[in-house]
Amino acid sequence: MKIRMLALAAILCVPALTLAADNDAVRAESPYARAVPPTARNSGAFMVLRNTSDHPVRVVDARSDVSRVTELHTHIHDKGVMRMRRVDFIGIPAHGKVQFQPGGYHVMLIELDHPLKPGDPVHLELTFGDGSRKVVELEARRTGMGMMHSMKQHGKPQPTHPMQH
Ligand SMILES: [Cu+2]
Repeated sequence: MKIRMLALAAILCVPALTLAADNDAVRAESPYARAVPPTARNSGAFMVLRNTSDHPVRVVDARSDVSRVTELHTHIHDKGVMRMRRVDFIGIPAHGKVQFQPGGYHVMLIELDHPLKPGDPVHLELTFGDGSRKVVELEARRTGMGMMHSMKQHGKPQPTHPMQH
């Protein structure tokens, strides 16, 4: 019985794995990338990702056309110091949202091809756990308050990770 159910599950999973479909259930709201000075090698991309579906979704990968490496990052507090850390995925609960923001989850743009000036376009592609994708077009924006914003959040409890259970 158990084996039969597993076989059935495997068959049902095939269409989802073979289709690299657009993920229409996830919406990217207010996306932007951080404009940086010419000397900066790295930047970040921020947005709110809203999951309109009945099941949780994981963002598992990101690519961009402006950086050599693009990673999913979070910030952690390590002995009073804020550090960035790469994460394997970022979960969005069913009918929920996740905020990518300075001091929290973000898409890290590493080794920029060119300095990101305000108004520069950034083409971002997100991949989800089921293999589906979402293209997000952003613009670079000056975010002078970025670091202050993240400092203000220091000490507040981190939002619970929706997929850590
Ligand atoms: Cu980072």
